[in-house]
Amino acid sequence: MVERLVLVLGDQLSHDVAALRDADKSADVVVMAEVTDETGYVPHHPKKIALVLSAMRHFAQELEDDGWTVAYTRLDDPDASRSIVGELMRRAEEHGTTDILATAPGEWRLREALENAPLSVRTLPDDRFIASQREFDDWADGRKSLRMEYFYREMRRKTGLLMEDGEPAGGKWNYDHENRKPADRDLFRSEPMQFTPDDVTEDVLALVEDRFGDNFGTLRPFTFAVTRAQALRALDHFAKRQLPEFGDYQDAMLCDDRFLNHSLLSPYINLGLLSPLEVCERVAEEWKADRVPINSAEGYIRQIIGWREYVRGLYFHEGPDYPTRNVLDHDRDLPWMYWGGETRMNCVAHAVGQTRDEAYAHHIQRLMVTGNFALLAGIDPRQVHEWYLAVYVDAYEWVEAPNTVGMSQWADGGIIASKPYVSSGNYIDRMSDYCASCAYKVKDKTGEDACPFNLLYWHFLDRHRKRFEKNPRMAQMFATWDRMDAERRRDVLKGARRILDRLDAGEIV
Ligand code: FAD
Ligand code: DLZ
Ligand code: SF4
Repeated sequence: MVERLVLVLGDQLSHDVAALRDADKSADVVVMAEVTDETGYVPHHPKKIALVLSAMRHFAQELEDDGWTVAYTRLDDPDASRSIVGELMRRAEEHGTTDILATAPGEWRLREALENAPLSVRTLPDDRFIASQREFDDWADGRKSLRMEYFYREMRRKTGLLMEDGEPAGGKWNYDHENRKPADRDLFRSEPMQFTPDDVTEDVLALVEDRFGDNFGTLRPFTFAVTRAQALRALDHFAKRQLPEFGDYQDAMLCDDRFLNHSLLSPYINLGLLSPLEVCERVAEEWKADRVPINSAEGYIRQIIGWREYVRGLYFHEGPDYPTRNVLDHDRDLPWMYWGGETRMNCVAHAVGQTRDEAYAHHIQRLMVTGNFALLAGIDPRQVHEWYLAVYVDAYEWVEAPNTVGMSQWADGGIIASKPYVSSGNYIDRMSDYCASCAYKVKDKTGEDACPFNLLYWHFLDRHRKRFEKNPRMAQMFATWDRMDAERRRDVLKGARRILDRLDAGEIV
């Protein structure tokens, strides 16, 4: 007699996820389902679909090996329904129970679908995060400003990571100012951990090729980890090889090196194959053993117990309308170059090209290249959001939307970012080698060949002057603009208009 159905979603692949902890192996049936609603709510990159489905299949096998009964639906099962709720209803009828045990989904859309399902669903909080939602809400309620840094310090105290006698190790909470070295081409040759697909993955790759071959993105070679054991090897690889210099070159970008010292662990942490705390504990161990400097260990741990936890709390704190916010009223369509169309901008071509090939770009490429350009050009943040949600292998709305809508597009009115992340070509030139081989000239501020970031940067400030001129962190920018002579300002705005007109006409920029 089946007591309950236990729902495990594609990004809940942790053996100790709340619903499994609460379930009874001998009486309950685990439900896992590959469904078209999930594979199709945005045109996901084929590598992302393959990773999720292969990891789901491997996880289901591990559960069965561990004695669980698993009702697993494959995407090509002719009896499958389209949605998670549809599959729960089908299994409910099959097993004669409408009692469902679930771990709260990481997205408003699915939470609402479960709440409205004609089933008796008990949802447990997803406690794979370091802060509970209640903790985040308590921290956020009543605060005028929700800056990540203060939340992060609380997480350091809570976890004890990099703490000595109640004080931050090394005497400082944050070593960010040491983490901005531009990359030196001669120093780098990143070697991310690669895994050869097994038969299970090969089956999935054939399915994805067949069904999603037209989605933006290259499926093969597919070298991601698809099990916890493999993800642990990827963590070990990162800790030994990239972590020591992670801090120094965190913000750098190079044409010939797509990964630099980044960990590429976000897909595994977000799927549940690795826990955020175990990753941070490993990093702290490396620091304790004197194998990595404090700026690398702190820089890395801050991304996880700071940013990752913070955006998660914020997504649910702000409510389901968060991804639709558009405070700056930007409404231009996302240019075709984001989907691989031609562009003369070398930085964008590289960021988008590697996104197509790898389903990966690191943080500064996402924020200061594709994100920066979209914000400067006034692209509709909803379209920007849907692009990021589709093209990155680690993209789930709870983490992607705050990063895109909030941090990158300032569409939430400054909840996350005290000032918009906009820059001229100068910043990209300092942090990368993109400009040296670009058709545009980064040193040109006006004229046909002037870097579009240079032109659009001033256009952005000029068109949003009213909103930002009182922001003390932006006073310097406006002062520089005001010091330019009137004719130069006119030329800059004319040049920006030319770029925007080209975008609107679908011409190459
Ligand atoms: P590393 O540089 O090695 O960083 C270490 C870890 O810290 C990451 O694995 C990740 O778990 C965490 N992390 C770092 N920065 C952030 C952040 N800002 N928010 C949350 N976690 C962070 N991250 C996602 O996981 N999914 C997304 O969909 C996503 N969308 C983004 C969209 C935009 C516009 C921007 C600017 C950032 C986005 N990020 C997203 C954050 C960040 O870019 C990625 O986490 C990171 O690039 C993943 O690569 P990595 O594992 O090599 O990271
Ligand atoms: C991302 C994704 C994809 C592509 N496919 C599935 C699927 O077929 N079945 C499933 O249970 N989950 C999938 N996922 C992950 C979900 O979209 C994810 O659980 C929600 O976005 C909540 O974070
Ligand atoms: Fe990008 Fe401008 Fe540099 Fe070209 S010159 S790579 S467009 S920042």
